[in-house]
Amino acid sequence: MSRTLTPDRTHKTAQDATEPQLQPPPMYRVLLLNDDFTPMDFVVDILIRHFQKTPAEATEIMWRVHRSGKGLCGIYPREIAESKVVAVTHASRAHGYPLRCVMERDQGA
Ligand code: TYC
Repeated sequence: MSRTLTPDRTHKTAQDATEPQLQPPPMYRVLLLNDDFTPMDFVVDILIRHFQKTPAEATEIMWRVHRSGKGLCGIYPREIAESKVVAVTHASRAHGYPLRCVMERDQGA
């Protein structure tokens, strides 16, 4: 048996009962919404650049958004999701397109 200074976490102590349990950070779904004006190629490029999708994945997501109205780009901790929304919105407006990128709390599996 190894000797270690780390407490054996298999045995609960009285202190453990009063400590708050650590939770994984809340995660956020980043979505693209459809519109009638943003070019398909631009949406595919956004998905490749900002969400690290392959061209095939990006094309599949773009068609899903086009056909169903919205599509999932990725699931991230809050600050990363926020920065994706800002970056995509900024890039879209800089090109004069109305593409909308939004985030929503992920309810988990
Ligand atoms: N509907 C757009 C078109 O026909 C393409 C498009 C796809 C726009 C996905 C936005 O999130 C979007 N040019």
